[in-house]
Amino acid sequence: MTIQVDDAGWGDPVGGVFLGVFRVDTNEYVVKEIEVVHFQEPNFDNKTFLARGLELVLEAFNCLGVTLDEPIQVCRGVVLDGVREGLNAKGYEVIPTKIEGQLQELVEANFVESLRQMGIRDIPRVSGKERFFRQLEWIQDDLEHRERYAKTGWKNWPTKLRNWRPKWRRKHRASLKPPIIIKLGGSVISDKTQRSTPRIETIQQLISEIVAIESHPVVVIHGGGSFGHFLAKDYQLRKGGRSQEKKIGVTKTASEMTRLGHLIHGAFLKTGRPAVPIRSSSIIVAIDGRISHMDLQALREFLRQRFIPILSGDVVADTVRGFTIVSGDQIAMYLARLLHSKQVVFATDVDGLYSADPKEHPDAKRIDLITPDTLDLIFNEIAVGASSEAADVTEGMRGKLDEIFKGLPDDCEVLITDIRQPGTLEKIIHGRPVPATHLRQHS
Ligand code: IP8
Repeated sequence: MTIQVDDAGWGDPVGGVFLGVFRVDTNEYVVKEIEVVHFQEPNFDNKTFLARGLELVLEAFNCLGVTLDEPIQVCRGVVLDGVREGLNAKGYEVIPTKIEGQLQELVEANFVESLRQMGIRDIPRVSGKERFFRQLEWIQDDLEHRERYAKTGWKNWPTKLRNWRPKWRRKHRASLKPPIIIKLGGSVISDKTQRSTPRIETIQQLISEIVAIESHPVVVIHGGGSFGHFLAKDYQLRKGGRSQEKKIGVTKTASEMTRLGHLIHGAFLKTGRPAVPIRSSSIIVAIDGRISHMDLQALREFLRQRFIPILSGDVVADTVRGFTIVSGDQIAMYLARLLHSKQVVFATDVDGLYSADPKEHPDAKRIDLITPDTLDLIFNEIAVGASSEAADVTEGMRGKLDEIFKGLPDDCEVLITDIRQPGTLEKIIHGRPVPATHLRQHS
């Protein structure tokens, strides 16, 4: 009976190369993969894929019980040079052939399915230009994490393919400025002393100020306020857990955060400025309470199209705790780093941090600048006006300052201020002075 051997993926920049072995008369089929590491340096230069290919084909022969009297038709591709030579040496009758038909389709389909499983969508079944560039595009979307799946041993990988961008993308990427990130404090947008009580007018006022910014892309993140923190505290969600009761707590909190998000989104809708909610729990995974992964693809695309993405502190999946609460502050600083933002604004109901509650102590002094060097000193002195953190599971102002400094890039400034005053945000963006507390890594 005739045996055929064919490959798929040799000309594709992502993944290994699939080898299919097929007994024509019985339709028996075995597929193997020469792993992508054989197409990366130093292996690729040493052509380790030749020996690996032979090894895998012999494994497949073993599965199928191929005997020396069966003629072996082997595709003529370079990747199978080692297979043809090795089988010859072992006494098989090798016939170099152009393989078409059933086997070719099977092995191509297996290869394409493996690309799909990596997460490459809309990948054409037939090899060619479109399939090739779709893979490069996928790598470019997250070069840092996806390059390891590429055939980086190819000579033109470092010189050409690694830096490839479709023309339309180059244009759009160039026009994307780092966004300004605005965190709306939970105690501004809700009454934190009463469960699920929004401050509708304040929300509208804040959003109207935000949409007035036309010159910069903006990302908005809101806190949980009395929609998130009461429930998160009732069920101790930050610690995570596995019990059914806790999971119900997650469900209730997520539902309340949806309600709050809907109110914020509704305020954008009234202004006529395109804004899109992006659910933090759908794009974030945490490890032991800290964000370990954030999928920014959708957010970036929306920013490019001049939408304002709206995120929030949220209850998210945690690979250690099961789930946890990540604060809007943590998200804001994480985004600032990834999106190279130069300014992050924490919108509160007072124009900065004061030495005492300015509503009760008119002589209280605003702290204009905090750096890591002055942080300890200031920690014991600050009060934050009306921003009562009674039910705050993400640790109120102390937690906020720690969180900010943990993630603050050197070239980024954080301002804690009240942006309801018309024009304040505009001034901040243009570097003009506003009453605020500034946080920087260096004075
Ligand atoms: O108000 C916490 O976010 P934060 C979110 O920014 C929840 O700390 C669900 C409590």
